[in-house]
Amino acid sequence: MKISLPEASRLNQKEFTYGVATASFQIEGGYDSRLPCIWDTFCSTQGKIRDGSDGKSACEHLKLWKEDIELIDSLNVDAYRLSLSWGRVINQDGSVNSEGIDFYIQLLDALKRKKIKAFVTLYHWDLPQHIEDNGGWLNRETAFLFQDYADKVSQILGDRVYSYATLNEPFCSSYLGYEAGIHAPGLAQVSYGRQAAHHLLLAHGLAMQVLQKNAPHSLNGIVLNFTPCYPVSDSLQDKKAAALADEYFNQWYIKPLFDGRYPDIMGSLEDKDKPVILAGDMDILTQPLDFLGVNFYTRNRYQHCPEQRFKEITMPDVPRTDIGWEIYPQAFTDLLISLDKSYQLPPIYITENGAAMDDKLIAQSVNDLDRVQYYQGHLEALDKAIEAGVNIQGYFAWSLMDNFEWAEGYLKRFGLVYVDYNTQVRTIKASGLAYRDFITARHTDN
Ligand code: GBH
Repeated sequence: MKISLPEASRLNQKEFTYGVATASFQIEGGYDSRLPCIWDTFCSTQGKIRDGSDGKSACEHLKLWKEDIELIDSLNVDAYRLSLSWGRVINQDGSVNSEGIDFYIQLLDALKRKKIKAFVTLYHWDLPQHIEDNGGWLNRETAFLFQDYADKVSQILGDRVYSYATLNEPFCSSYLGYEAGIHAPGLAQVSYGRQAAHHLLLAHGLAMQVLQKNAPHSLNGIVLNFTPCYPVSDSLQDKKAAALADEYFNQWYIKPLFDGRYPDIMGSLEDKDKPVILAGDMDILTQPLDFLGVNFYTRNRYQHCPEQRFKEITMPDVPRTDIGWEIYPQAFTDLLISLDKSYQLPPIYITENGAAMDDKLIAQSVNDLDRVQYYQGHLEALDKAIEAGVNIQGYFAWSLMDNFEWAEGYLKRFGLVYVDYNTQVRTIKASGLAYRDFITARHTDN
């Protein structure tokens, strides 16, 4: 089974950037050579991770990185998106850990030799535990610690990095981590979630200032995730509920960056739940960006509910991935068009898109046709958005390989490459081969 798009599609041109993505905590392992982070603590708390696992070894990428770079190269991608482990490169006293930064220098140099563009995310959720012990993202000071971290690494890494993203998905860090309590650090209060979000966005703005100074030739920006909110029916009330959910879960993280204010729904929060915003903060948040990273997986559906603003409804009989998320590529097209209409955006990169499937390794191969279909459908949806005029420059599959899937542990597999966690043997899945062949077959326009 193949991935294919019309010959004339912009997605069929060599100028369009294709890549694969990972994140430090999810693949690296090497627990002993970095500071403990909030996910180590969360994993050691009973009942938080579905299979009781942790990220101490993960995919042993710290040891196997050379082999992994060969693997990435064998997929013929133009780019590799990775994240740095804050607690591997910065010591508790704020100084640089030379062994830690050396690991990334070697990795980035190896990518450069292979002409694979490095898209580096500075924060993909692994906050050093000692910072959490001081309040984590509830403490404004953390934003300045992040700026210092961004300042130090961008001075050292220089032009090895094609693109820097400050944060990955501040929605997940703040909402899932501080408001819903299902991600680290596992706190659960509206006021916490909203305050953490503000400090994360502040951290982003502060980091952008130093990135634009230290790495003016890199493409600097942020990665946001979007789960578009659809009504369960055409009733006005359900549509209103969906619009409110959209403000709360999606627009909350993008509107302040481009419009310098939070969505109107903030006004309806109780005063105790509203974030503390200091004078001048919004000017820091609105630093111009070189690119916007968009992560898309699925949509959610909402219903009007008298007691709450909106209620999420699980619809029966819709196609779903192995992690239970609905497969609905049309939402990808709609999302990109509506973002483009709503904001003055820089070029967009799709920094994550992919699916967990119930993969079976049989005779050293994984015939994951369901995942090939997912990619086919979502690339078609992306093509429609490009046709409609949205400026999209690249696309990253999540993920290079199966890895530690947060609260799901190792139970859910998102990789283009299968990982046997007993042997650490990697096997390219049918989807990985299809992605490789599709990328390889592109032509050069003009
Ligand atoms: C990304 O998060 C992460 O960046 C990455 O590390 C992770 O491995 C990958 O996706 C796969 O999970 O929660 O049922 O309402 C994506 C997070 C996924 C959060 C979709 C919202 C909505 C479905 N988002 N989710 S549900």
